[in-house]
Amino acid sequence: MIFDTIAAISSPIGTGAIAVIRLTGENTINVIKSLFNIHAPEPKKMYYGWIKEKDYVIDEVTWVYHKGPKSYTGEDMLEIFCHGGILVTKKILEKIMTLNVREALPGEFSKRAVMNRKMNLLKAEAINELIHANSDFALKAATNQMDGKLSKRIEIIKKELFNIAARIEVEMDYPDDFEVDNFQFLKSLNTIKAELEELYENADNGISAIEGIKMAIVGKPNAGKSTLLNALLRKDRAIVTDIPGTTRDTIEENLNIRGIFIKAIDTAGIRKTEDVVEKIGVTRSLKAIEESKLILFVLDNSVGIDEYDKEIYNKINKLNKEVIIVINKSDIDNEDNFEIPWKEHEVVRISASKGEIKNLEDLIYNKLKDTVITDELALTNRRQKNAVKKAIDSIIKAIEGIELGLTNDAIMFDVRKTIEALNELTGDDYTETLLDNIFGNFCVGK
Ligand SMILES: Nc1nc2c(ncn2[C@@H]2O[C@H](COP(=O)(O)OP(=O)(O)O)[C@@H](O)[C@H]2O)c(=O)[nH]1
Ligand SMILES: [Mg+2]
Repeated sequence: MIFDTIAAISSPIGTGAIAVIRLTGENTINVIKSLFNIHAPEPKKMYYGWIKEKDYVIDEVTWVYHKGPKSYTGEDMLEIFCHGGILVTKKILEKIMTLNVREALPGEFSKRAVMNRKMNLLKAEAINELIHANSDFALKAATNQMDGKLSKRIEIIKKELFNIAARIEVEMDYPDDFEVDNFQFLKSLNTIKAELEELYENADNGISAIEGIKMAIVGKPNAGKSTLLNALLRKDRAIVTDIPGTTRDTIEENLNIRGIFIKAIDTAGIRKTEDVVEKIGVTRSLKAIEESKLILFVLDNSVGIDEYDKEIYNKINKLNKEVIIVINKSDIDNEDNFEIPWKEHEVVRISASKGEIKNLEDLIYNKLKDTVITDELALTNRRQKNAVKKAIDSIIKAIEGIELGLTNDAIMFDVRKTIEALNELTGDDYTETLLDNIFGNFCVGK
């Protein structure tokens, strides 16, 4: 495929030692000629040079030429390493733009890599997930997939499906000479189905590792929810006062607890209120609670359990979520230390304001770690999960077709549909819209 030539600043915009500007497309060699006056650059060799605009120097740089198809995108590429000033970098990009080059869209380099078959969609997504990973488990999920074992597995499954399709086709063309071995087909299809189902069932781990797990901090006003969020974050994020109803909106913050990516939501106290703003906050809190996987139910040791706590408990208990009962302010002595009436949940005592929350963090880690551990065959996003679901639906139909003695035509149709779904998964079959949707979320210059 021949594409126009695109360029972007591939390093973060900011001041640093070095910045990288990348360029890819058919015009690359001409750009090198114009910039550095070198006509036949040696690929993969680092050159030294100056980028000039008319008579004045923009910067002193090093650069490398990658000859297609042996490059990230599969096309001719140029990488320029310049000094990492915001203005210098911009000026070099502007200079390049005058040489029949346009600015790259987000993820456009990776999109080309997929279109030029340098990598499949699973790997491209894994690279993006790796870049954005903000916890150890997310990083593991991304590198697992980047490794390519899943892609290889899917290729093998596709090959088997192609073989089955081919044998059915032969039987359709020569019905008298060949007899389809239904027993063998059923066996192969069922094995593939089981494997796909395992991928599907484990997908949530990869997705949780990458997307983060939602955890709501719930409790009556003044229990110390915002103080707890700040303690978990180790910074003053939420406003803390002794005035009940201080947190009127939900606050969502990313946490990294021992390598698990958690989206913690500090909720406004769920109380009946006439205040319009607080009312909206309460509605949002309820929604946040519903979407969460884990609820930290915060009680106030200095006050003890009251009707308010019971009311909140009844609300969250109905949702069948994982709940940790957190007795906060355990630094304050309470003579009549209260009994927790809700025995089915684990209880921890903390002092949020003193930062004594290690036991709570340990418990959160232990409760969630099994939901983010991934192996090398783990899917990592919803798009992948949906594609596998489609493949499972079609393979089930194919199996049922054989069992019901349907025509070969009908069975072929479903086997083909299964292959199509797997092609969608790996990106062997793509539409521009699909690619634009995926790569639109990437960084510019990746
Ligand atoms: N002694 C003590 N006070 C706390 C603790 N956690 C929070 N507080 C205080 O309790 C009050 C309410 O805290 P806040 O986090 O705003 O409660 P929220 O309404 O549940 O968000 C504030 O005055 C906090 O300083 C704690 O562990 N010990
Ligand atoms: Mg608060």
